[in-house]
Amino acid sequence: MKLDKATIAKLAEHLENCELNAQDTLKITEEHPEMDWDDAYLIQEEIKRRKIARGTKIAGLKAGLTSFAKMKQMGVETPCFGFVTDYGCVPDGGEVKVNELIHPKVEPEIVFVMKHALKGPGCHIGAVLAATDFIMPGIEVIDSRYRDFKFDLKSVIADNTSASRFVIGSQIKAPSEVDMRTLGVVMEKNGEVVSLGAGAAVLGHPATAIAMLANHLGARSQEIPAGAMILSGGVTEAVAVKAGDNVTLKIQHLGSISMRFV
Ligand code: OOG
Ligand code: MG
Repeated sequence: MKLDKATIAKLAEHLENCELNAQDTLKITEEHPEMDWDDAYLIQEEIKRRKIARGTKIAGLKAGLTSFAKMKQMGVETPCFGFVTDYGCVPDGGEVKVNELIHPKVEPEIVFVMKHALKGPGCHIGAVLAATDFIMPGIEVIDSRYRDFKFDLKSVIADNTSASRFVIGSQIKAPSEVDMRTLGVVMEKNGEVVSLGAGAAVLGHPATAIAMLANHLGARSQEIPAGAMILSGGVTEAVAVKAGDNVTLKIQHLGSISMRFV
């Protein structure tokens, strides 16, 4: 830890205000180049604490930058972890107001719901599959609070990994019913295919992202609780959206979900 408590609290307040007021900011490592990984996650934790104190419920967890396409797009080489909120949850077919956001992008995700708790270290894909209740399709709306979506890994972790909104589908499959590596993923914007891929784009197998999250939390004496919902990370590059856009995601065996931007 390189930053003091007051600085962590100040940065968390600043980043959360940027989110709530849809205002962008310079990445925080410009002013605090000394900040380390613990500081980055402590700022994120403080944002979570602020939200919970105000009555927000944590709807789930997320892994980000878990596919090569995403790492390349954002210029980073390691996954990151964050959380999603109750007010970020949009019903299937529902609307997202773009004036509440800065510069939203959408990405297709495979979403896990856990039957059992998972605690690292030593968590692997086998443990994840054994602990998973089912998977579902999800569209995540990310909205970095950093100007022009330009950041480094520490800055984006502090900014709760750009978490903003999400839609999840209701068609579910048990992990034993599908090969998640070969699940085809097709995302359309206004009827046109804008990105496509397969589950294996996420770290070879999306369950690897969940194992990494369990190990990350384990190193902090935390765990993935039973019943947790987890976004395993964008399968393809994220795609920018604006008012008037309609986004549909089809995932093989998991049906189709959509959202509109107004
Ligand atoms: C960081 C968040 C990435 C994902 O699924 O890769 C993320 C970003 O790209 O802004 O949620
Ligand atoms: Mg994501």
